Formats: sequence, structure tokens, C-alpha cells
Amino acid sequence: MEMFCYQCQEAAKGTGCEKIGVCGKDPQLAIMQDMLIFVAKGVSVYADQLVKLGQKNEAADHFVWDALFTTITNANFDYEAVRAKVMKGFDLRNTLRDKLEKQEVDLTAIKFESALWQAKNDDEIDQKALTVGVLATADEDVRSLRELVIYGLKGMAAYGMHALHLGFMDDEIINFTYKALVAVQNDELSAEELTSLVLETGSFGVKVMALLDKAHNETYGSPVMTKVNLGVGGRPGILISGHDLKDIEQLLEQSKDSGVDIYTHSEMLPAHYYPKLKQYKHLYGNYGNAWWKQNEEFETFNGPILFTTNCIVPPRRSSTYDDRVYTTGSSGFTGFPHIEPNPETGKKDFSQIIAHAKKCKAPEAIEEGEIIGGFAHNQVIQLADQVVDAVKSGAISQFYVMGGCDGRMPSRSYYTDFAEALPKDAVILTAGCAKYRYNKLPLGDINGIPRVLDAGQCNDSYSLVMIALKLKEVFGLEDINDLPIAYNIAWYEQKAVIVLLALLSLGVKNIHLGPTLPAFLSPNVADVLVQNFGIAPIGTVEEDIEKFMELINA
Ligand code: SF4
Ligand code: SF3
Repeated sequence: MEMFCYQCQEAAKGTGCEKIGVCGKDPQLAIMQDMLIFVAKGVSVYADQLVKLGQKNEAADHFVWDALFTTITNANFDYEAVRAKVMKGFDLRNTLRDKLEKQEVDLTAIKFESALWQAKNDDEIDQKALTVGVLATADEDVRSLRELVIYGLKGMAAYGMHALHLGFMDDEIINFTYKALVAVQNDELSAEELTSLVLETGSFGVKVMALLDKAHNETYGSPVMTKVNLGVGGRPGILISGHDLKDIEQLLEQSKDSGVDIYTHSEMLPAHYYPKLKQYKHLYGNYGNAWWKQNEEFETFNGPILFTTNCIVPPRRSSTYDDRVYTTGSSGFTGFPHIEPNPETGKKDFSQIIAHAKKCKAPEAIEEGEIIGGFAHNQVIQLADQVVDAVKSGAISQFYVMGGCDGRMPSRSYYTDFAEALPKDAVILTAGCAKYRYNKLPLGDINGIPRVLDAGQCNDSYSLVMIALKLKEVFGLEDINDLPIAYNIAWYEQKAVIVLLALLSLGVKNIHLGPTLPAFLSPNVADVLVQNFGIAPIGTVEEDIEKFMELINA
């Protein structure tokens, strides 16, 4: 075994990648990512001590969230960049320890390896990295619970970083991140204690999504119903992918008089729904589909592409676009130029990408027409009367929350078939790139309400919860599970893990999860989720619709 990773839905053979990642991550990179998590745990040990003394450390906040975010599936494939972060982390960890020692804090009880291990030379880092991964925890149930927490924290960190880029921070969330990263190293915690840590992680997932929702809404206005062009214009374009709205804002501002159009890709589509972003006339449309089709779609785009976060797919050898891809934030890929913010102003300079675009041909059309979205909580609550009337009259009989991630497994055609097979009086509530499986289908509307209501990015699953809570209030129900809403979630990477844990912490039951259950759930941990929350794998479309109908009518 040259590496071991089982954090995403495409884990090899449904158990884990051992030779090379299905995502393209090679063993050298995989092992260095394990080391980055190890050092983030070490930094957290001392940052947690500082929190107990009431002392905030912004360098630790940024480092730990960035380390978690960097290791999310398909975010960063740049070995040297990851290694540089590891080195920076060890320095930071030692600085934090010195800081505590200077205050004469007794650190003798700290025995965690991540907090104490020191490299004598650079080679030792690579040697040590081989021993600190997932399999360092021998017991499969403890490993499963620890990793479930860590993957939730990765998703939480990603959302936290986006909020932080907009100047929004909640110390409670970062302090929990430290506490949890210490707890997953503690051999004295029982399985019950780790299980409650999993649920606590979910409750902080709700908090971080609420924080990001506030950051987006207060900075860019609340999303409104918007039609987004799928076609192309005659000017050169820049395609921007990922989730970071601060990045697209800066790109739009810097390119507004440049003769270049900006197109969104995959999870950046919801940028069109925000009033302050949609006012830029050169925010032209959305190009392509979910992340996994990028190998083909980037060829025909013709212009430069900017990744602000996951999901990057390594270009094929025959690719003709690999010299026009850029990364920023926690994302990276060896050979792609990486745009760093100015250390003093925090601003990013995208002029290199804009100049690059001017030399390129306009994109080639791969689709035409429009799609509609922008149904985040404020917009839906404005339509509440219309929605409630439709439910009361029986025009809408049920809602299906189908948020999450898309992926390349052929079995994901299930989600397209499921959307098509739903009764015509059912409405789909979606968020995340999972939507690309059905957001272009001609599913029509019910009394003017589209049958696919897209709230936005995966973090906007928070909006779906707000909508459910509003309906619960309007209908005077005690329990969110009494609503005619079923949850059929698609997952791929760790942001979907925090979304799932957030839903569980809110008491949502009977979620169907697919296209496969996570490899990191041991049989016993999976059983706890089944027994306590009714989590189930997907089956066939017909069986599942029947099961959901029974639940809704119960
Ligand atoms: Fe395999 Fe997924 Fe890990 Fe990549 S992220 S190595 S595909 S389990
Ligand atoms: Fe998609 Fe990668 Fe998860 Fe934000 S872009 S949802 S998979």
C-alpha cells in the first residue's frame, strides 16, 4: 500500500485508494496531505490552550482552516505548495508553544505526537508522513468516527474560509475546530463520546453555513430569481469555477472595461443570483456543467480558467487547455500559476488572467437557452404565500431535497431518472453541483413555481433548511419530519459531509444517501446512523419513490 485515502465517494473499490487516487492524487501528494492534517492537529493542540486563556491567534485560525480546506478532494494537487504549508505549520506550532511557555502555562500533560514531534531534517518529514495517515488509528470504528469528524471539519473550514474572505468570522466555530482536532487524537474518548462529537460537528456545520449565508447576503444582497444564459457571446471569456464569491467579485470589477466576458462554471453558477454581482453586464452566463466534465468543456471554452476552490480534474496528456488554467485560495495544481492576495491589502490582482483572455478566441457554444435559479430562503419566503396556497390546494403534494455533489460515476444517472420519474406535483429543492443532473430537464412549473428550485451552492443547503423551517411554522407542525419533504442527497466530497451532519444535527430523519454510502463508515458506525437517523442507501428509482411516498403519507 503506497497511500490510503477513503474520504470521497469515488474511493477505489468502495474501500479506499491505495496506489493512486481515482481523483488523480498520487501517493507523494496523498502522504503530504496526511502530514498537513497531522500538523494542523499539532497547531490545534496549542491554539486550544490559547483559547482556554481567552487569547485569539489569527495566524492559527487561518492556518488550520486553510490546511483542512487544502486537503478537500480535488482542491489542491500541488505537492510543493502542500509541503510548504506543512513547514509553515511546524513553525507556527512551535511559536504557539513558545508563547504558552512564556506565560508559564504547564504543558507537561500534552502527550500528543502531533504537538511534540520534531523533524531533525527535511527527509524525516517525508518518512514521518508515511505513518500519520488515516490508518494510524487501528480500531476501524474509532477510525471511522474520527475521520467522520475530520471530514466534517474540512467542509466547515471551506465554508468558514469563504466567510472569512468577506470579513465574517465567528470565533465559536474556529474554537470548535481546535477542540475537535484535539479530541480526535484522544485515545481516552469512548465511541459514545466520539459519536456525540460527530453530532456537535453537525451543529457547528449549521452555524458555519448560517455565517456564510449572512456574509453572502450582507455583501452581495439576497439572491433573487434569475435566468442565466447558457450560450456564449462573441468576445473572449474568462471562466471562473469553485465557490469563492469574493474572488468573482474582484475578477468582475477588474475586468469590467476590458472587453472580456466572465462566465461561471459549476459551483460558481449561483453568483448570477446575487444583486451586486449580477449588475456587472459582462457577467455573461454559465458555461458547461458539473466539475467532472471539465476535460471536454475547457477545451472548447478557448479562454483562461480560474479555480477558486475544488473541484479540479487533472488535465489529460492530450489537453490543449492546461496552459490557460490559474488557481487561487486553497486550490492549486502543479504548473498552474497561483494568484496570491497582496499581503498588505488582501486584494488579488487578476490582470495576468485578463491580459491572457484578450489573446484568446471567444468560447465555442456547447449549449443554448437559459436556466432559472436564485431560490434561496429570502426569495422562497417572499413566494411563501404562493407556495403555501399550492400545497393547501394539493397542486404541490411533496418536496424533495436533492442537494449535494455531482460526480462521474455512471450510476449517478439515477438522479436524472429520479427527477424525471417524480410525480408532476412534486417540487425539487436543490443546492450544490448535484443539480446539474436535472436542472436542464424540461420539468415545467406548478402555478408558476418552477419544479426545480435552485437555492445555490452546496453551502446554500442552509437555505433549504430555512425553507423547511418556514413551512413547518406556517403549517403549525411540531417536527420538521412531519412536513411532506423527503431528502435524497448525493455526495462526493467533504462539503457534503458537513451538510449531511448539519441535517442530522437538526433532527432530519430518513435521508437517502448515494450513489454509494461512504467508505469511511465502518459497518458499526453505519449501523448507528441507520438505527438513529434512518439513513439509507439509494435503491432503484421506482423503489425509492415508493418508499418516500410511504414516509410522506405516514
Ligand atoms: Fe481516492 Fe477520493 Fe481520496 Fe482521491 S480523495 S484519493 S479519489 S478517496
Ligand atoms: Fe461540487 Fe466539487 Fe461537491 Fe459545492 S464542486 S458541491 S463536488
